[in-house]
Amino acid sequence: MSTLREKQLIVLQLFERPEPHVDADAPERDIRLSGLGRLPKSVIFSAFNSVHLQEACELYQILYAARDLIDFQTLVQQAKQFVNEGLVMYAVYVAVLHRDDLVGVKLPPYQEQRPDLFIPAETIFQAIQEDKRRIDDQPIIVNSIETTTNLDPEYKLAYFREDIGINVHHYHWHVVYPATWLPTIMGKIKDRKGELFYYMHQQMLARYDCDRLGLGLQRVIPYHNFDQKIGGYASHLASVINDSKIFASRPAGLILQDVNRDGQQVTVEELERFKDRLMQAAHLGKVIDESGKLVSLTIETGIDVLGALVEASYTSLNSTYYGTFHNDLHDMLSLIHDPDGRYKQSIGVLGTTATAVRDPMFFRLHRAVDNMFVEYKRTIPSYQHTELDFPGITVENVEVKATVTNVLNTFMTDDYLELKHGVLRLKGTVKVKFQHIDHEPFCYDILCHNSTQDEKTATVRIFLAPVYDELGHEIPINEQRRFFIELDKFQVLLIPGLNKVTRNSSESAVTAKGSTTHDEILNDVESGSEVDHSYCSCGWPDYSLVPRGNRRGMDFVLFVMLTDYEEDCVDESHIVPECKNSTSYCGLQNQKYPDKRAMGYPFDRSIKANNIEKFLLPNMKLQNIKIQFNV
Ligand code: CUO
Repeated sequence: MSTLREKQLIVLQLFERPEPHVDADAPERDIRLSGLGRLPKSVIFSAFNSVHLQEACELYQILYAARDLIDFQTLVQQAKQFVNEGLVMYAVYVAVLHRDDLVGVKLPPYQEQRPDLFIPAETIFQAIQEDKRRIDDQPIIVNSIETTTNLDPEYKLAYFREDIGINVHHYHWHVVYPATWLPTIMGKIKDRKGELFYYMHQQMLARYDCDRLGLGLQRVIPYHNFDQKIGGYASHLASVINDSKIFASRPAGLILQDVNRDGQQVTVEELERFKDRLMQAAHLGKVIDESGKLVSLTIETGIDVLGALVEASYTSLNSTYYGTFHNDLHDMLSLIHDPDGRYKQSIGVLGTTATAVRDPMFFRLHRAVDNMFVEYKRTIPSYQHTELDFPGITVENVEVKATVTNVLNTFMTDDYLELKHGVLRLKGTVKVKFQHIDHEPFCYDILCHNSTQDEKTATVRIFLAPVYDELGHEIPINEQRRFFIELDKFQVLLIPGLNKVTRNSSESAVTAKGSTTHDEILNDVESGSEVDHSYCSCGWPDYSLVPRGNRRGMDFVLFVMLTDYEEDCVDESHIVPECKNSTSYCGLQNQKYPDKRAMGYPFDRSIKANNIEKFLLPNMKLQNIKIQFNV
C-alpha cells in the first residue's frame, strides 16, 4: 500500500511527457487499450466533440477501473504512446480525481501543465527561445501580450474572458462533471449534475454581465438566430502538443454552417430542430423519452433532467430526439471558419473547455442556453411566503466591512505562471508575467435576532446584483434576479436573542483558495510532509469573487437571507467531504449537493413583487454597496 507521498509522486510522473518510441521498441499494448488511438495525435482534443468525447470516455473508464496504481501507471504510459496526448491528459485528470486510492492526492495545476492553452503563442514561443538561449539557471521572466486592440469594444472584457483562473475553473468543472459520466459504470453519482450545468454557467453569465454593465457595455445578447452574422475573435493560442496547431481565429461576419469533417456531421437545420424541441419541453414541462413515453419535469428534478438534455450529457433522456444541442453549438461555432475541413484549419477556442471562455461567443451561446432554463423556470409557480420565510428569525442589519464600510475596492494585480513543468520541456524556470483582477479583503457583519426559545441553525445566503441597467434605469426585479451572483453560503448557529455573524470574504463557498503550484506540491513531497488535506481543483478564483465595478463606484445591492437549515440540509450533511472547495459551483465530490433548495434560490423563479424591497421578508435584508475599480 503506497503512502500519500508515494501516490503524489506517481501522479506527478503521469504528467511527464514521454519521448516518442520508435517502432522497434514500441511497448506492448494492453488488450484493454485496443481500439483506442482513433483520434489522430495532431488534432486538438475537444471535450465538446462527441467523437473525441467517446474515446476519452472509454479511456477514463479503463483507467478508473485499473486494478491498482501500478496497473494505472502502466496503462497511462502505454496510452501516451499511441493515443492523442490532450485526450490522455483529460482522461488522466478524470481518473485521478475519481479513483478511491487517490483521494487527497493533488493534480498538478492545469495552467502549468498546458500553459499553451492560457498564454498567447507569441509569449510561449518567446519563452521557449529565451530558455534555449539561457546561459545559467537564473529564472527568466517574459511578459504576456494582449490579444486585441480597443477597436473591438469586447476588448474591455478581455481581462475576464482570458483570465487564467476563470478558464482553469471552467476546465476543471467539466472534468469533475464529464458530459460522458455514466453513474452505472463509474459506480458514483454526480448529484444534480444537469442542474449544476445550468447553475454554474448561469453564474458565469451573471458575473460577466455585471462587469459589462460596469464597463458601459450592453448585457450579453443571446445567440439564437443561427442565420445571423457573428463577431470575430482571435485567441493567439497554439496547441504545442498537437504540432503547435494554431487555434483558428474567426473574422467578424461569419454565419453558422453545416459541419461535415473528421467524422463529425451536424447541420444547422438539425440544430434548429433540437432547439425547438428543447424549448417545447421547457414550455410544456414534459420530455419524450427514448421509448416515446412522456416524462413530466417535476419541480424537484425537472431542471436537472432539462440540464442533462440540453448539454447533452450521456444521461440525457433522449439524445436521439433532442440531440446534443449545447455541445454541438460549441462544436459548430468552433468550426465556423472551415466547416468541411477543406483548409485543414484546426478548431477555434470554443471547441475546448480550457479555452472556450476566452471567446465572446461563449457567453452569447450560453445566454441562449440559459434562456431555455429560464423559460422552463417561468412555468414553475413563484415561491410562496412559506417557502421563503424563517419564522422567529429577523435580519436586523448587514454591513460590508472593508477600508470604507459598504465600499469595495477592486484593482489589477501582477501574477506569474511557471512554465517549466508542463508540456514545453524547458530547461529551467521561465515565468510569464500577467495581470488579473483582485479585490481588497472584506467581511460581512450580519446582525440577526432569534425570537424563538431555541437555538436555530441557519443557512446564510449572500448575493449581489447591480442596481442600474445600461441606460441608468433601475433594473426591474425579474431582470435583476438573473444578475444576482452568489457570494457565499454557510451555516451558523443562532442562540435565542441577538446574534452577530461575521464572515470573511476569503471563506466564500463559491471560490477556490488559489491553486497549489507544481513546485509547492514537489516541496511537500520532498520535505516528507504527508499531504493530508483533500484537494479539489474546481472553484471560482478567489480574486474574482466580486465584480470589477467601475471607477466612479458602481451601485450594487447586497442581499442576505437566512433560511432554516433543518429544511435545507440533505441526508448526508454529517459526512466530512473529501473536497470542499467551491461547493456552490462544484458540489461535493461523491456526495449529494449540500443544499436541498433549488440552485440559485430564491432568485431562480419569477418574482411576483414589483421590486426587491417588496420581495423582502424579515429573514432577508438589503444593503446598498459600491464597488470601485482603482487604476
Ligand atoms: Cu461549460 Cu458550454 O459548457 O462551456
